[in-house]
Amino acid sequence: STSLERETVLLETDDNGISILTINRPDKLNALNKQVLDDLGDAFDFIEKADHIHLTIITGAGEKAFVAGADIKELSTLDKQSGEQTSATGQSLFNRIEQFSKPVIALVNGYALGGGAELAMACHIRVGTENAVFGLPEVSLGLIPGYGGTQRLPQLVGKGKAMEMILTGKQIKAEEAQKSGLLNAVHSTENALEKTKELASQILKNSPQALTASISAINAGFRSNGFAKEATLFGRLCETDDFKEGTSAFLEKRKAKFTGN
Ligand code: CO8
Repeated sequence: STSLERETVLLETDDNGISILTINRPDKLNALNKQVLDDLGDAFDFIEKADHIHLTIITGAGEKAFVAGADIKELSTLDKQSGEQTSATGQSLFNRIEQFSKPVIALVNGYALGGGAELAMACHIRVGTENAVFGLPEVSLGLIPGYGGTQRLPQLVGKGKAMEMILTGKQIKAEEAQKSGLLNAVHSTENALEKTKELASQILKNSPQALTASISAINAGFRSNGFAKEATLFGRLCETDDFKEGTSAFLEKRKAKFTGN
């Protein structure tokens, strides 16, 4: 079979071996809850085994969002131990995507915030639509990026820009994301999928084993040892009053008041 359907994820493959993996939770802007992470894991198991799939394009359902982050309702229940554990589990899925033997392209079709930006950054190449928006708003929730963002953002945009983005939590639009190195290309919403498939076809003219080796060798030069630190600090922040205030404020649709406790 060339397609897979899970509660929150759809996978369809065309005759050229290009799969479209759609995160399908549009009413929550495709926010990453445990179900989405499980379903993504299943999808990558499937893609790994499927000889007819040569490349994957990940995108978000609907017109508004790629992925608007980790599910804040689910986040709000985390404590030190489950926070560290959840961070480490997501990190290992995203590391698997980064190291995947077949190319993975993110088609960023709107908001890529928090965990959504981190998912896009774990992919090998990122193509955006004109309405793509990147941001790491975790500090506004009393948190830090916990799915590899503290490691991969500096690799893509440099340390100074990464510091600015993570410490301010501000969003940047497609054009700035492209200038900064977060997006490889930006296209109109109507053309983006076709253009991404053209890029995929260019890649797929080449030797599959050379592609796998390229991914592996490029990643070897960027091996980072900050992931464990990120998960530990993420877990520690889950114990603070500011984290409870930050996540409650989002869910109650009000501004957070931080005390530093
Ligand atoms: N989690 C849960 N629900 C969400 C999320 C989210 N991240 N984002 C949006 N939603 C929901 C909204 O609550 C709303 O639901 P409902 O209709 O039931 O009220 C629905 O999606 C639509 O969203 P909005 O009405 O807010 O749409 P707007 O167009 O007004 O705003 C925004 C769009 C700006 C994207 C806004 O939704 C927003 O700010 N979302 C949250 C963004 C955010 O802070 N994301 C980062 C989360 S933190 C994170 O990702 C940590 C990653 C590391 C985790 C590591 C270990 C667990």
